[in-house]
Amino acid sequence: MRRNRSYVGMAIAITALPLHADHIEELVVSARHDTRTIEVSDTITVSADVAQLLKQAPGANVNSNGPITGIPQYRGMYGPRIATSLDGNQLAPAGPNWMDPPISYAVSAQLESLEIYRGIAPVSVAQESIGGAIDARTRHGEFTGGSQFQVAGRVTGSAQSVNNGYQLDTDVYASNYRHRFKLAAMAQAGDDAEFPGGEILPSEYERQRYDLGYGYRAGDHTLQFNYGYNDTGETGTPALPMDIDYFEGDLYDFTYRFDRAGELEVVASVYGSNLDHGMTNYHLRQAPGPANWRQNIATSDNLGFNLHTTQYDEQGAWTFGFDGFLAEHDSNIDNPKNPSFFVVNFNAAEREVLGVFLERDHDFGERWRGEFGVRYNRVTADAGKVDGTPAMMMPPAQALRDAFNSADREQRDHNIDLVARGWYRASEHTSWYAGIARKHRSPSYQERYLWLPLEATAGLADGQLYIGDIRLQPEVSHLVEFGLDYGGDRLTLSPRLYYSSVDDYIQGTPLDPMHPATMMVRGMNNMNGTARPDPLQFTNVDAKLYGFDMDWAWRFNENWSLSGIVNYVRGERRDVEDDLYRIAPPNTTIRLNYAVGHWRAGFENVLYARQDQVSATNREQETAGYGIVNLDGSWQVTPRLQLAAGVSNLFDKAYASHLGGYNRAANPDIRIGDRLPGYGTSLFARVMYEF
Ligand SMILES: [Cu+2]
Repeated sequence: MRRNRSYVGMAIAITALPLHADHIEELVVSARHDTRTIEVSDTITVSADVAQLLKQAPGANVNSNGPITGIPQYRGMYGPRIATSLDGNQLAPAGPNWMDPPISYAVSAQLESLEIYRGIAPVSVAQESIGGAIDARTRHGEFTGGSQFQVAGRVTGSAQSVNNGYQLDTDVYASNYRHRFKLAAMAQAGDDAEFPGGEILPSEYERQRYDLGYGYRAGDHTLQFNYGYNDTGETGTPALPMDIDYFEGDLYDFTYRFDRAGELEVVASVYGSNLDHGMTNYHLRQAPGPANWRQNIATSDNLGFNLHTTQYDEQGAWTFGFDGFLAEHDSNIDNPKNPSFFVVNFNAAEREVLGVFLERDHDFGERWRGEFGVRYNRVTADAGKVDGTPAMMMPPAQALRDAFNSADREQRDHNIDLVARGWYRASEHTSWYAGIARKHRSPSYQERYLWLPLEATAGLADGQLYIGDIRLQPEVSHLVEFGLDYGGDRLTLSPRLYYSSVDDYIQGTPLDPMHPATMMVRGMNNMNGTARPDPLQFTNVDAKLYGFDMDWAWRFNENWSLSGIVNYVRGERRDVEDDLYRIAPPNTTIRLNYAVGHWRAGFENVLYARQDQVSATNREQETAGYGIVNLDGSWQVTPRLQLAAGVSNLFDKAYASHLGGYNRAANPDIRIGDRLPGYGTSLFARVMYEF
């Protein structure tokens, strides 16, 4: 049997049904039982940030620290708790504050799809997926039937008014039955964005990306090589203490695939990336006094492999595999105004995950289907010795350095994940689902090896100073979920209820006043006349996350349909009375779609409730609820040419997203420490031409 995740074949079109599926397809989000695939080329948004597309999937949201730094959130978990893969490969960001989250290396205009695993992710799709998994798939071109080379491609251009942003993308493919070549380039840039009441400073951005690909096919065998060069220029991250000066990176992968349809699939790949990053607190935002100028140079070197085999039989399939991923991080802070100042922030901080898994998909007769998986990961972490000017001048900083350097910094975790999921097809239209899992996440290098109180937290953007703890334990989630997929003639909906109890959840907690980190921060406050709150330390606590999400669609007739998403999530501590930090407020999106001939239009209302369940530990501020209205439309002029345009935030509503962070840069229009506002009204347009 061919492995087929959709099983009952209930593909749900969330928006209107396809009109001319032969060419630029019209499905925006196609839903299967356990994934949501966003057909990127068909969504009429022109955001520079791929992560923004995630909001179209139930349960998903985005923590935004700047215009191109969206960090995926899924059911209240975010950052390194979500596994992101780019064509099946991992990437560890160079930025210690995740200014370059893995998903930021996906190029929106070249994506074939953005797939979000719904709820519990299979053990085969990601090594560590305590909070879910996302897979971004890039177009590589198609092998053809003949020996004559055929050239195809796509040119996409878009622009938006809110920040005078634009994006240009060209991909060209040349292929025959044996070879395929790809050449692609993307450029995007924008100015500071407007909100009702001023500008967000700095929120400009600038990025280029170049890709090369080559594939070779012989019978059931395919070889594919891809290379990408990412060049991000000066880009604001107003929710963080510094802005991006640059990201320069090489990404490459080499994949062998054997695919005998319905019998055997083998995938063997080697991949890596070398990412360089610079950021400062003086080049894009108002600079502090010369003594406080800071520049941070950081690198990430990544290397990984996958060896996965799927064997099909009458009742299902066995998938077995090994995978490995090694990331090494360096980060150094200096002050160009004071050559003697330095901080070795992270020195060769390594994290290696070696995994082995076995997964079984099984059909029990006509109605029942099950998926069972077990995975073992060995996670090894280590870091070199550190130093810095503060440790030479302040006894508490010296104590922190010496304790770190004399500690046994090599740590090893042995994590066993288990997954069991089942589907019961009750009728032609209805299928029930239940899943149970145990998932681990070992601590990140920041959580273990941040030795000096700093804000290097993988983008938490809570404004708090943190130190790590080398001896942190892995987080363990015990998760159950339950749901229904209904696909009738007019109505489709797929609600899910979930509950996850997380032991050893890693969370910043207050330190003893006599701890050297606290003494250091208080000493700095005395010296500089500042009032930074006491630092937090990453600690294992207990937490629970639970909620409900659903997408739905109602088709009135040929032309009109309604669709929407409902999300509700709660995150709480179990060890003390407190809520978790930066959890998406309850929200819903309702969309009215109209389609006729080669025209279609959408009217969208996005509603967010207030978030008053905030983390006292993270000194988190509440946010008010809000609603915004968006309009969009498209015209398929010819089978090759599509024009699209729209307005987002039609009524120029002033609002602040709870996931948007606090302003950290001097700005006459927004106080430091206030929530960053959402963008004002934006007109946008897109031209897409295929050849
Ligand atoms: Cu950075």
